This record gives sequence, C-alpha cells and structure tokens, in this order.
Amino acid sequence: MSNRTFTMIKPDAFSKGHSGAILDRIIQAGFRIVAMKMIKLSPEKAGEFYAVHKARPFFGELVEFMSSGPIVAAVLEKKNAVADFRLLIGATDPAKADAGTIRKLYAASVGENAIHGSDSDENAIIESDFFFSGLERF
Ligand code: 3AN
Repeated sequence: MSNRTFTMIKPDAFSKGHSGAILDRIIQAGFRIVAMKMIKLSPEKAGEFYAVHKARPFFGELVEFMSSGPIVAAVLEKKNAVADFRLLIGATDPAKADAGTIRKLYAASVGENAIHGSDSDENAIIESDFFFSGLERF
C-alpha cells in the first residue's frame, strides 16, 4: 500500500474555474499536497503521458483535449492514496460516478472528465516523475 498518488485537474475543469473547489475537496478529504504546478501540455507531451492509450480510438481526441488549455498537476499524500483518491474522483464516466464524487460534481462526459487519478502505485510513481523531480525532498 503506497501513500502517494498523482492527479491532474483537466482543461475542462480548469477553464470553468473549478480548480479551487476541487483542490479544497482533495484537502478536506485528507490528502496532503506534496507538489503542484499549473502547466499547459503540448500535444507531444500529452501524447507521451497517455502513450498507453495510443491504440484506443479516442487517443487523438484525448491528446487534443489535454493540450487544449492549462491543467493543474499535483502529487498527493495520504494512507492508501491511490485507492482512496479513485473513490474521491468517481467513475471515468461521470454519468456512472457516485453522488458527491468530483467527477459527478464537475465532469461533463467520459472524455472531458475534470480530473485524473493514477490507477496503481506503479503508475503513480511514473506519472509523478513525468511532471516533477526531486520529490523525496518533500
Ligand atoms: P481513468 O482516467 O478513470 O483511469 P482510463 O484510464 O480508462 O480512465 O482513460 C484515460 C482517459 O481517457 C480518461 N480519463 C478519459 O479522459 C479518456 N477516455 C477514456 N475513455 C474514453 C472514451 N470512450 N472517449 C473519450 N475519452 C475517453
């Protein structure tokens, strides 16, 4: 059980001004922000981040969306971080997300779903390293 996960507030939620409310929910749920930055991904960088989905039919759409505007990337710490954060954000498809989850509150569709959360401890490390270096300092 790891104690860190990685998140991005996606361009849809950022552009609608939901970043502050989403960060507040994350903090109120007991996560500590270990590192955070606002950044606009190039299509190349977005494609690299989502390389695992390259063969999926929605890959082009995903890369275009994720590079369409600023995002907030952050590393979060809490006991059982990966699983607890997936519960906090809710299902990939907001229509299937539980009441009170971040995606239920702020996401419009499966493509534009407001927030990312790592799906495993291994990916949490890979994704955190993609955006941040020197995390052991925190
Ligand atoms: P999650 O982000 O919940 O782990 P994944 O890993 O299945 O979901 O998908 C990665 C991202 O790809 C999703 N967050 C979403 O933005 C996008 N995505 C997934 N399925 C679709 C789809 N059918 N159409 C468009 N985008 C999708």
